[in-house]
Amino acid sequence: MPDRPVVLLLSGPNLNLLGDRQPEIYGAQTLDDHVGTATTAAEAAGLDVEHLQSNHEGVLVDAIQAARGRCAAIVINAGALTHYSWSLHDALACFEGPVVELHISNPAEREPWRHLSVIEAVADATIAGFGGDGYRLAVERVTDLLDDADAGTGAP
Ligand code: CA2
Repeated sequence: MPDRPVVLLLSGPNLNLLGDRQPEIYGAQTLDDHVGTATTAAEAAGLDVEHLQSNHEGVLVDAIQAARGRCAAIVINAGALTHYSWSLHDALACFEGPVVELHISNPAEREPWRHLSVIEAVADATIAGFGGDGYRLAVERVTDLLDDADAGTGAP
């Protein structure tokens, strides 16, 4: 594990289009803006952020596997994969650190097919419906979860 704990921020399919289409649902900020928000919040807590966006499920599964033993926590906005990707569920279940599920909108208030999250059960927390501020809130939740874990082990 590197000296400064790394938070892996994963962005799923189509999130690269943020700021370009559907601002009425997802706001005007770009994915780069959100990564900046997460990075600022992480730096304040002494954490680094690594970000990966992919439109491909297997690339995200590979990144989760590669994070094992290397990253302290994962924040994931899996996009539409949230609602049907059991391979993401299984990969996240094998990750030993805290996992925070993140959504810009609130899927529970949208179409019925968005109401199911298949990754919720393997996440320690879900942040949804706070727009771009969710990226800060998700990192703060990760910080709390890491602090709780350290308190449990007696680590400084
Ligand atoms: O609210 C969220 O963050 C979502 O994870 C976004 C996903 C959606 O499938 C989830 O139900 C909720 C969609 C990401 C696609 O983002 C776009 C951005 C701009 C234009 C079109 C799609």
